[in-house]
Amino acid sequence: MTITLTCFEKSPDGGRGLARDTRVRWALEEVEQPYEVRGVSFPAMKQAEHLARQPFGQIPVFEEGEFTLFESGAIILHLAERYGGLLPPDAHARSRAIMWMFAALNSVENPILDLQTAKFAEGDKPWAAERMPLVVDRIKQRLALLQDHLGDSEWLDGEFSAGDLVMISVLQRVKPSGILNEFPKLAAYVARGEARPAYKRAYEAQYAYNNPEATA
Ligand code: GTB
Repeated sequence: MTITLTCFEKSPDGGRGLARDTRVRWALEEVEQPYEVRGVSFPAMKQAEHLARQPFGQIPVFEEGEFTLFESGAIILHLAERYGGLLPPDAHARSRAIMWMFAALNSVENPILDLQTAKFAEGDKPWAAERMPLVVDRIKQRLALLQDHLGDSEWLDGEFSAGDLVMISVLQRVKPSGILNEFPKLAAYVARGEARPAYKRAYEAQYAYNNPEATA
C-alpha cells in the first residue's frame, strides 16, 4: 500500500532539512520504503481536512491506506517496529533504543525548542535579553551530559538505531546557533548520522521538494 507523508508545501527553512518531515523521510529511507509526499500550505494546515489527520494542525503526517499517524516519534517507532534495521533484535537493547527516542524528544528537544521560542516568539519582549542566557545554559547542561555519555562511541547504544536517528535529528536544530560546535563529540555524532546514505537521500528529497526550480 502506498505511504503518503504530509509535509510543508514550502518549508520555512527553504529545504535545510530542519522541519520534522526530514526525520521521517530519513527513517523511511533507512527501512527502504518508498513514499509519496502531500504538501500542505499554512492556511490548509488549520482547516478541518488536515486537522482530521493531525489535531494540532502540524506536519508531518504518515498515511498508509486507512491508517494515519501523527507525531514524528510515533511514526518513526511504527516504521522501526514494522520493518527491520532500526531496532535491535535483543529485547532489552530494543527497549533502550526506544528509551533514547523518548530521551531525544523529552529531555533534549524541549530545551532546544525553548531557544527557538526565545528567539522568534519572545525576541522582542523587554525581558528577552535577560532570559536568553538561561535558555542557552539549559541546552548546554543537557548537551554536556549527553556528550559525556556518548564519549567516543559511534552511536548511543551499540548499532545505529531509531534512538540515534531521532537524537541526531533533534541535535540538528542547535546547529544554526553554533552551540553544537561547542560539543565536538556530539557534532561528530551528528555528522556521522548525516553521512549515512539514507540520510543523504532523505535530505536531497526534501531539498528537491522545497526547491523545484533548483533541481528541475
Ligand atoms: N511533536 C510534533 C512532531 O514531532 O511531529 C511537532 C510537529 C511540529 O512542530 N511541526 C511543525 C509545524 O507543523 C513543523 S516542524 N509547524 C506549523 C504550526 O505549528 O503551525 C518545526 C519546524 C518548523 C520550521 C522550521 N524551520 O523553518 O527551520 C524548523 C522546524
